[in-house]
Amino acid sequence: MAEPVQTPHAFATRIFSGIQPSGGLTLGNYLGALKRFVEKQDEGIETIYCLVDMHAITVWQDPVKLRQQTREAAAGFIAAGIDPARSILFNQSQVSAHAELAWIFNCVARMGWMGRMTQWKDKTAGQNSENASLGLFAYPALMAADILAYKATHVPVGEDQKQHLELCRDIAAKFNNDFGVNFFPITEPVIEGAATRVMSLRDGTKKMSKSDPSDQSRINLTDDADTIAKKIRKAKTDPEPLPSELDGLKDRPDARNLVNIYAALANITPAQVLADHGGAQFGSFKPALADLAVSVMGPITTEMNRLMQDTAEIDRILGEGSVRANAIARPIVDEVYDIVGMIRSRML
Ligand code: AQP
Repeated sequence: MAEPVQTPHAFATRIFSGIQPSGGLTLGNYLGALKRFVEKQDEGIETIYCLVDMHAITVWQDPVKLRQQTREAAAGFIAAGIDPARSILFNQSQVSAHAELAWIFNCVARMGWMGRMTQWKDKTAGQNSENASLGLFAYPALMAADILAYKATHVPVGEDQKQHLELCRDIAAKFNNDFGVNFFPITEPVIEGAATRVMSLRDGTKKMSKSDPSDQSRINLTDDADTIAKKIRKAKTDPEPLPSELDGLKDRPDARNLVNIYAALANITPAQVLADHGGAQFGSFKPALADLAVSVMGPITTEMNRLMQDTAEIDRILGEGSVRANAIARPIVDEVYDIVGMIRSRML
C-alpha cells in the first residue's frame, strides 16, 4: 500500500511530472509513470502533467515526428485516464517559464553535480561525450525548473529518475541557501508499485526504453493485440518454472521482469502472482500475461487511435493547459527574478 503523501512544510501539495515525446510511449512509461499520474489525479490532488518536448530535443528529433509523437503522447495520457479538466496537461515549450528558470538553475547547479548523473553517463557511454549536446548535460537543471516553476511538492516517477529528483532537491536547497529564502520546496519523489523499473523484454538487466533500437524489447502503447502477444511470447526467459516465493527470482532478471509486469497490470503484488502461478512453465505463464496485457492496454490503444483522428482538438487541449500552467508558473518565475536581483520594469 502506498504511503500517504506528506507535504513539505509550508507548501501546498502539488504534483508535477512529465514524459518526453522522444518516441512512442512504452509499457514502462505507462506502468512506471502514466498509470500513477492517473491515480494521483483521481485522489483529488492538484496535478500538472507535461510533455517535455524541450527535453526530447537534447538528442536529435525529426521535427515532423516530434510533433506527431507529442500529439500521440497527449492522446495516450487522455486515453489512459488523464482528464484535462481535472489535471493540467500541456507541452513544455508553450510555457516559457521552464526555459527561463532553467537558465537561473544552470547558474545555481555545479558542473560536478551534472557530470555524476548516471543518465548522462549512460547516454554518452561508448561515444565521445564532446559530441553530446550541451542540453543533454544540462537536462537535470531543466527538469528541476519544470518541477520548481510550480513549486511542486511531489513528483511521481520511475526508479530511473530518482537521481535527477535528488539533484532537483539539491538545486532548491542551494537556491534557498544562496539567497537566504525559503522559496522552493524540497520536492519528494514518489516511486511506488511493482513496476518502478520495467525491464527490456530482450534483456532483463536493461530498462525498457522508447529509444532502444530493438522494437522487440518493448511494448508500445500503439501495439495491437497480436503484436503484444507475439512480443510477450518471444520475451527472453530461462528454462526453469516460476518459483513459489520471491526469493527464487533473485538471480532471474528476465523471469522477475515478467512477474513484476503481471503484478502491475493486475494491481496485485509479485508475491501474489507467484502464489497463483508458482510452478508454472513459461509456456503457460506467457499466454496468461499476454491476455492480461491485451485486456489492459487494448482499450487504451483503441481510445488513443480515436483521439488521434482529431489533432486540432489535441492541440486545443494542450494550448488550454499551457495557459493554465503559465498562470501558475509566471508569478513564481517573476519572483525568482526579483530574488536574484533583476530589474523587472517592463510595462506589458
Ligand atoms: N522502463 C521503465 N520502467 C518504469 N518507469 C519508466 N519510465 C521510463 N521508462 C521506464 C518513467 O517514465 C517517465 C517518463 O520518462 P521519460 O520519457 O521522460 O524518459 P526516460 O525515463 O528516459 O524514458 P525512456 O523511455 O528510456 O526514454 P528515452 O529512451 O527517450 O530516454 C519517468 O517517470 C520515467 O521514470
